[in-house]
Amino acid sequence: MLNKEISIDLNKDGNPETVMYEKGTSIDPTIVLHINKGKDNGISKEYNVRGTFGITEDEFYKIEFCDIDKTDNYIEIVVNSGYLASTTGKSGNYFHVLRYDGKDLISLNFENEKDGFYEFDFQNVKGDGKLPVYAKYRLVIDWYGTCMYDLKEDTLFYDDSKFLIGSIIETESLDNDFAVKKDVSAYKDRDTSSEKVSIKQGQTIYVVALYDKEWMEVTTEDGTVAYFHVLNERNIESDGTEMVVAEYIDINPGTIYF
Ligand SMILES: [Ca+2]
Ligand SMILES: [Ca+2]
Repeated sequence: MLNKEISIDLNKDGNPETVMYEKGTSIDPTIVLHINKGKDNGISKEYNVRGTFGITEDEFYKIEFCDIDKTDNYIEIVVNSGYLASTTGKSGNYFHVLRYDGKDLISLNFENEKDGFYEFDFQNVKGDGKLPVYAKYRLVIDWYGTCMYDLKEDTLFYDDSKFLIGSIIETESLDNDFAVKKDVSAYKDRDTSSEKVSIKQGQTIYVVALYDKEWMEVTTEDGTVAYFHVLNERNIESDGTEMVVAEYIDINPGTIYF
């Protein structure tokens, strides 16, 4: 079944393309995208999907358009490629981000793409070359937040060294240890007026718990209990200054799989 035909100039050459899609016919779920169907320069491509658990078909088979960078000649096509649920916590939406160059459909690459968690925040695509992606990550508990992918040519980059967002830490045992990368100041209690606890670069801390996503309880190597004041998904406060968590705490890159 074909959906309604949409007319849009995908490569900004003044000639609108017709775009439509249909469910694939193969046993594995697929979605077929048609550009200029029935015309001499028509092209059709089939894209895989990864599963539909927990989502109805109508929600599942869809495409959207967005203009990630207003200074280039492309409108991107985003094909929802499925929702995959798993018991490992790696559930998420998946997408193909495509361009039409006048002849062919080209998939944009994701650098640092790992196991999903994508939910594109289309309303916040401003045309400034950035693609906001809503993501889930884990530090003791699940958190959610937006990370920005930078579009460069045909690749979307996400610099995960800057942000805690997108970092997944397996903390089932709640005894994860992290090296402190810079001197940082925590608190003796869950109270910003309580005594400060200085934690020096090179020390190891053990993350014990998060309280209301506002306080991260840790113990230091000598058994001292300390609390980091967590401001948001990315930042903690140290001596009254907002700090990017990942710059202060080595969050074990080996476990990052966003
Ligand atoms: Ca065109
Ligand atoms: Ca564009």
